[in-house]
Amino acid sequence: MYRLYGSPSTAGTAIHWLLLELGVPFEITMLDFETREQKSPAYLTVNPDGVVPTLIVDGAPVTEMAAIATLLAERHPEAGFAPPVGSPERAAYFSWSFWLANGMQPAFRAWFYADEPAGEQSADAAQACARARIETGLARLDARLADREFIVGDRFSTVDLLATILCRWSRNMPRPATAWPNLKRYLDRIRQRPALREVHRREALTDWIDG
Ligand SMILES: N[C@@H](CCC(=O)N[C@@H](CS)C(=O)NCC(=O)O)C(=O)O
Repeated sequence: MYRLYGSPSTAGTAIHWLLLELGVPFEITMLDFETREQKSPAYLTVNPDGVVPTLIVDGAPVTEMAAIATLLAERHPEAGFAPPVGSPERAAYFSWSFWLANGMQPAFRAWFYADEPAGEQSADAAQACARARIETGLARLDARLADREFIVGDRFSTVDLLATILCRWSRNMPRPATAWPNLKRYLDRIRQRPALREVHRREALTDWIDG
């Protein structure tokens, strides 16, 4: 049995969604960001960064959204959410996974926590830089999706799951992911997935899922 530490509408939502996609048993602890529960001494023992998600696997904490998603795909190969080891799609799977985690996700972090890169006095500049990086990245995803249904190979993988969650985070930005035509088509399809709709219901997220 897995235990997920999350919080609604966060990176934890990605793992919550994936657990529902996999149909595996899990328990969930929602941390209250209002009271900064994610920085409590007890939680810092499972996630020293004080962020979500953390997934308890066989009694030990696993951190980092993309790492957890990749691990779950590996532990449940029957779902087909990662190309098998040795398959030709494996290289693209790693490149896109790491790019989303190392390139795009930190840009979103800088957008939402704009004081982090260089202090409160530089927050506006940090946010402007983050916006430019995010929009460049969304354009790259849009180009990738011009003639394909999924980002890697011909089936849904954890790359699509991570990309969709990041696209969702752009929903209130000046130019959200849905402003790019190929991304919009792609997201409209992914947003029909029952598990994504179910995670919205469970986390009481009412915006974005219907366009
Ligand atoms: N690199 C981490 C980043 C996770 C992250 O930034 N989570 C945010 C929510 S989306 C969080 O927990 N924020 C609370 C905080 O920083 O105090 C991961 O991929 O898991």
